[in-house]
Amino acid sequence: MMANPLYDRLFGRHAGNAATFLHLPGNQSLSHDAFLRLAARYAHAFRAAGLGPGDRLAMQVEKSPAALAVYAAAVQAGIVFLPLNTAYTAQELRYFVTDSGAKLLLCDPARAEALRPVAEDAGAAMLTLGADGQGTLPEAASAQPESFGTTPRDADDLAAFLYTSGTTGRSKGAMLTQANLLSNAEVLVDYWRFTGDDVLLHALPIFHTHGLFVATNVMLLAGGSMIFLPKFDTDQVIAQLPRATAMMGVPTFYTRLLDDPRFTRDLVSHMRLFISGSAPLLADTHAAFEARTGHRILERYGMTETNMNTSNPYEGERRAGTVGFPLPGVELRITDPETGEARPQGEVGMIEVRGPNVFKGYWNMPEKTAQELRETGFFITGDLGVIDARGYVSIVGRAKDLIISGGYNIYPKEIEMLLDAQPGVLESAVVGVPHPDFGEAVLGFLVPEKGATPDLETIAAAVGAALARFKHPRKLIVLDELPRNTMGKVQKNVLRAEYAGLFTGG
Ligand code: MLC
Ligand code: AMP
Repeated sequence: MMANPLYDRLFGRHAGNAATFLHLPGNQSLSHDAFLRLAARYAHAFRAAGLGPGDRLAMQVEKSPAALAVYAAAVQAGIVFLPLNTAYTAQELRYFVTDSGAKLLLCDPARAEALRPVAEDAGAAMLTLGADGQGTLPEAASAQPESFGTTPRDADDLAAFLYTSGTTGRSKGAMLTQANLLSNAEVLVDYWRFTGDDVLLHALPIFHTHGLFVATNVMLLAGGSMIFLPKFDTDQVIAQLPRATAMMGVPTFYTRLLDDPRFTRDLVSHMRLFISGSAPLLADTHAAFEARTGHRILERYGMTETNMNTSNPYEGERRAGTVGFPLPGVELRITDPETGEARPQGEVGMIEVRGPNVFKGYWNMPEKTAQELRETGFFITGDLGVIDARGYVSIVGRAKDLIISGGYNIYPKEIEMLLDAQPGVLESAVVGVPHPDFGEAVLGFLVPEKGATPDLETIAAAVGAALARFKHPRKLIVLDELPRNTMGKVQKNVLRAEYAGLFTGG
């Protein structure tokens, strides 16, 4: 048995390897070995800060090689890694740090002042790390040894907490084990044929499943390298594509590239693979991409709680508008959302999945866990789907009230609770409508209290102070009343239909 399966398989195997792991802006690079030595120093610094195996480390820092080394350090030291969206406000962070019982909050030096009360109130220590590699973590780590005795872990031990918002407005910490992450990475390397010769263009954030686990774990396991960009920037991506063999992205990446005349067949004729996920890729985008480049984007489907569930085939037909087949080891069934009974092939229903990829449950929420994770091991995804005669899975809707904007999940409930609490507001509804860049955009509807005229600017400011920018309604619209069905339930579909053309001009 291995001492720490995730560390050994993803990281430890590269010890002493002088080959490039990360290609960085300005013709800089970082070797596997230098990356691991940095991670070891961080692991010592975390121990010195009082973090033991199983403790949570919350991190909100800009994407950088050092930030990725924090992930490696946490795995090596048996610390549970909890990365957080850099867009989150102090108020949002307070919940995550407190709820997770994090022992350390690692943040950007520029935010240290604002976040100190958050750490103090939660009883967490605080260290800083800037995008330039500066901060109190690097200072504390500089005198530490460059090797660290890897902490033994079992495959079933927790490796990461990733928070996902909930339909009740309260975020849930999805507990992911070493085996969850490792099993999925192993399957994906094989399914997508990644090897040590691959150079992945990495422009995703590293605080979500897509950029952290799908992209990074796969490349670590395959032994390839990554062009590690701070964020998706069309100019940068076009400049770097000639050096890459593969790219992973959310659909917005692909629509932005298609909008640029420099993105040509010649530019990417050498590429091996383009993968899309985290949000629906429109069949039109798929077709336009093929017409422009000759490549068929490979679409796959996953979630925070399950890692990747399905994928279109590497060889064989990549069918536009489908998310392909269940991955090896993953069972997928379609059930009646009310009764949970399995439905026959060809019928629409709830997608449920089971396999080594499925998480252990929600942190400190046994009831939520029991509602979504069956005793049989099947996880109820909240996505509605259908399986066609050839076995391809399509996602046709969502049973959960969720908006996906540019690959970020937004739960209307969280915004509605805030809007409802504003002066002069009787009630509200938040929906997603088609958006040419983000796929969906957030719209907020307000019904004033009798005789009141809510001040939209004040309300927008309150939303701005509380919630990350990507969750803000792009527009607030005042209505006399919300459309309701005979049962009194708000008909969000009516609002969606009425405002469907707001951003697309339809
Ligand atoms: C940024 N903004 C967004 C936004 N991203 N608004 C809505 N939705 C988003 N996704 C805000 C900015 O703050 C800015 O506000 C304005 O919109 C315009 O910003 P921009 O410069 O155009 O955005 P940019 O910084 O380029 O970011 C867009 C993006 C980014 C698409 C590149 O959002 C992104 O990297 N998304 C990837 C998300 C991801 O990794 N998802 C994986 C989840 S894992 P202002 O102030 O200018 O008005 C998962 C499981 C799975 O789902 O299956 O993979
Ligand atoms: P998250 O909770 O951020 O992990 O988001 C997971 C959700 O993203 C899933 O439940 C789906 O609704 C959605 N999703 C992921 N990949 C796809 C895809 N290829 N097509 C449609 N929806 C997707």
